[in-house]
Amino acid sequence: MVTRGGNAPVPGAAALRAAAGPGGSVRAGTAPEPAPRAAQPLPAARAGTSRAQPSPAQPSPWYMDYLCFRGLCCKGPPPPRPEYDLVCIGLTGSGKTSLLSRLCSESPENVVSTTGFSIKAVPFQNAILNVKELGGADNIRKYWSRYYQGSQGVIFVLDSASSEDDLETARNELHSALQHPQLCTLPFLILANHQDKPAARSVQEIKKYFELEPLARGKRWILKPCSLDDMEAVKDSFALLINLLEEKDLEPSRM
Ligand SMILES: Nc1nc2c(ncn2[C@@H]2O[C@H](COP(=O)(O)OP(=O)(O)OP(=O)(O)O)[C@@H](O)[C@H]2O)c(=O)[nH]1
Ligand SMILES: [Mg+2]
Repeated sequence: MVTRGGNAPVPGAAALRAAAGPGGSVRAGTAPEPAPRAAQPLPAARAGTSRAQPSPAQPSPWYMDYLCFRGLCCKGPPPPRPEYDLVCIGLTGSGKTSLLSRLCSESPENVVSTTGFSIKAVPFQNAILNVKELGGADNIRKYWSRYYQGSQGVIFVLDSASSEDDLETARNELHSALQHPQLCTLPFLILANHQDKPAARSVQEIKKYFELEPLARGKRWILKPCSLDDMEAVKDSFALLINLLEEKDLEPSRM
């Protein structure tokens, strides 16, 4: 997993890959094949003989290991997972860093407010998402659009239990993002976070308040409730987003 922050130019996917493998994943490598030991000849079946006689002796554990090793090696490394560059936005405190950290199996205990941006390579079974989180504080939001370029999808996180004022600010920011020329054709995942709090609005309330139906009609977007306590729901939501990203790969002219 890679985390970067600051105002430096955003590295490309290749640079991210070179810096480190995706969070928590183990990369397949190649290892030299062991030479058979001379002291333990392998049982041979001669060509032309009617039937090889079974050896009375059981194959040695070493030989079984050798066969297993060969079997694994001959399969080769798994096919590379596609990578997508995403931008993650939302007001400060909505939970962007906390959710992304948990997806990367990091502890969300020491999460601090993001000043500038931070990038994480978030691994999933069928894709790697290079997520660029933009800090949501008032003085940072005006610079968001400078970091949209190159994005293939958008994650918008909101605090479902926030004050009316903050919810209205979140709605305005989401509307701006949905209409921004560099984002308006991209898939959106909208996460109504903080659902564990008693004051949290339901997804239906948020959908109505954010006026998503008329604004996002014809676009590909997903609105899902979530909280830090239910990471399975978060992973399911990301799986839906990956489906949308893959659809784009297959049908580039659908939008
Ligand atoms: N109860 C509750 N707290 C949450 C949830 N998600 C995040 N938090 C808390 O909200 C606080 C802010 O979370 P961050 O992840 O820093 O929020 P952020 O969106 O990255 O904020 P900025 O980086 O400032 O834009 C942290 O104390 C988190 O523990 C949630 O679903 N439920
Ligand atoms: Mg943050």
